[in-house]
Amino acid sequence: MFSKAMVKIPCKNMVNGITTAGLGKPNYDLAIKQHSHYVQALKDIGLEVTVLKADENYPDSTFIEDTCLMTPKCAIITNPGSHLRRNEICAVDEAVKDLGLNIEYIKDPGTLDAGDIMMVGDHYFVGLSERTNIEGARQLNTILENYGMSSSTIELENVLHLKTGISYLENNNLLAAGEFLTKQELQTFNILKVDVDEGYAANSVWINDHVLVPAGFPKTKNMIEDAGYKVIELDVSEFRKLDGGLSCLSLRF
Ligand code: CIR
Repeated sequence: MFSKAMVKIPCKNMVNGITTAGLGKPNYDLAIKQHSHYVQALKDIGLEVTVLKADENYPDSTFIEDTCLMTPKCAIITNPGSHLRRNEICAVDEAVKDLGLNIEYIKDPGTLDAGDIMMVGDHYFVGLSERTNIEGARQLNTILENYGMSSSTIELENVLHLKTGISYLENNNLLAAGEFLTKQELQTFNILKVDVDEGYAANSVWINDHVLVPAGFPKTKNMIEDAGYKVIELDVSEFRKLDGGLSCLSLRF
């Protein structure tokens, strides 16, 4: 169960964020509105939300998930794989220090975006991607083992981040799309298969028996509801234009 979350307000400069989506530039005013609905949903679920202010120096900084991995025993500040995003960690580091948690760091030459990390109890699946390298995964494993946790890696083929294509919904239920449907390492999960035309919805977020699902993916929404979860639909169209999804917009802990 989570009791807290941290988010970062999108900056105006988000329109210049990194993207491969080919969906055009985000509309900033709409993004702000969507972000405030997202924050409200976290509060409605009962989380205490820390809101970091916008930073015009970092167009992608609203995707705060990539900068820090929260575990029940420590916070791990990452070393983002895109040099354009490297210094986003400073603001998060400061904010996490205020929470009084144990803090660990991923350091060069290791790189790691926490969008590549999926928590399953005490075990963490780590996607090896264009952003997360083997050295980053190795450092993470050492940190986790020091705190009595474990990790294993999964090679990514087509997606930006591990959680672009899979989301753990607890109770052994794994929402999965595309390349992840057939990965050997994931076959012990009860896989909820996301249809090809709804692949974006594979990035959904379990929070205390609720699941945040992006708006506009009815088959996935119904499947998650049929599995017994309370679904909250949120429109994140403007973040999708920057290859971002629901999980990227918060740290949950
Ligand atoms: C990036 O390319 O880094 C951002 N435009 C999107 C980051 C999305 N984050 C995530 O999937 N965890």
